[in-house]
Amino acid sequence: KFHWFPRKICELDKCHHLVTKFDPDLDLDHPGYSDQVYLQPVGKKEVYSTLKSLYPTHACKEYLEAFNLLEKFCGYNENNIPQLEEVSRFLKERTGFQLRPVAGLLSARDFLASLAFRVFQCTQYIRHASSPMHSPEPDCCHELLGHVPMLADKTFAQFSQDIGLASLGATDEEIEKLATLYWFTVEFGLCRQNGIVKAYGTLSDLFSTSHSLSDEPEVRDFDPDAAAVQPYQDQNYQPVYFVSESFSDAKSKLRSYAAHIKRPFSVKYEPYTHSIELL
Ligand code: H2B
Ligand code: FE
Repeated sequence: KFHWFPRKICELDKCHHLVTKFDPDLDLDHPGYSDQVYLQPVGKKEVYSTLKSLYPTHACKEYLEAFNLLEKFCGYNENNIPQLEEVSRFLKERTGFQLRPVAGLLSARDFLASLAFRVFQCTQYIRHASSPMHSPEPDCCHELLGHVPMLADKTFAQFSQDIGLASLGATDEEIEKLATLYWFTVEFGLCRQNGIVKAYGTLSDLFSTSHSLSDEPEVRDFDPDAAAVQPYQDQNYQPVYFVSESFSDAKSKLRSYAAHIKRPFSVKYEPYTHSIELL
């Protein structure tokens, strides 16, 4: 017997389990701690322009290409928070990914299951004003600046869906490993381009991006078996990062990793009906 998982895209309605990992009322380090109202407006202009100034030197070329298009066609600019619907339409045309609003940090199982359907669950609230360059939990800056540009890349989109497909019906231990793999790739991944290391994760966080490309952390070649069990920091800088040679390389390594996950069935995504076929 295996864990329930969605077989049809409409069943993602049941993948809504939120986890409270960062509670501004209880966590002294949370930027919202002791803020009674949590209603000060964050300087969104500052967030946007500071992060944007980092991209030409720090972001990989796939990111930069999509970011330019998002500025041209989707209302990405320093005075505006783009509409989820508009960004979703853009992604659907590029890679078939769509965005769906969610109220907060989802359980890894539910979050990964939605990726299997090329659905990315997106928060819509914005980070606390006292910490404009970093947010402990995902916020709309994290989704729109950190993830959306990469989801516009075909190979990266396939990589993301593959992690999702590998998670369906998996045991809790396998989910934990896949979530860690997700952490060291989609959230904090680096890649080598023309001999230079660039970031494809971390791009919604000024400090993480600069740290990831500095001399401080250890940088290892991407290996899913190692990345899946590497301890990580969700409150501080990562001591270790993984660098991929390319997204197709990362994708094929992930596929062979996933092939070793034991399940009593294998899955295939049926794009015409947005459903999962069991084989
Ligand atoms: N939930 C939300 N809302 N956004 C995310 O980016 C996210 C999540 N990431 N839940 C997940 C967890 C990720 O850290 C892995 C799969 O655990
Ligand atoms: Fe994220």
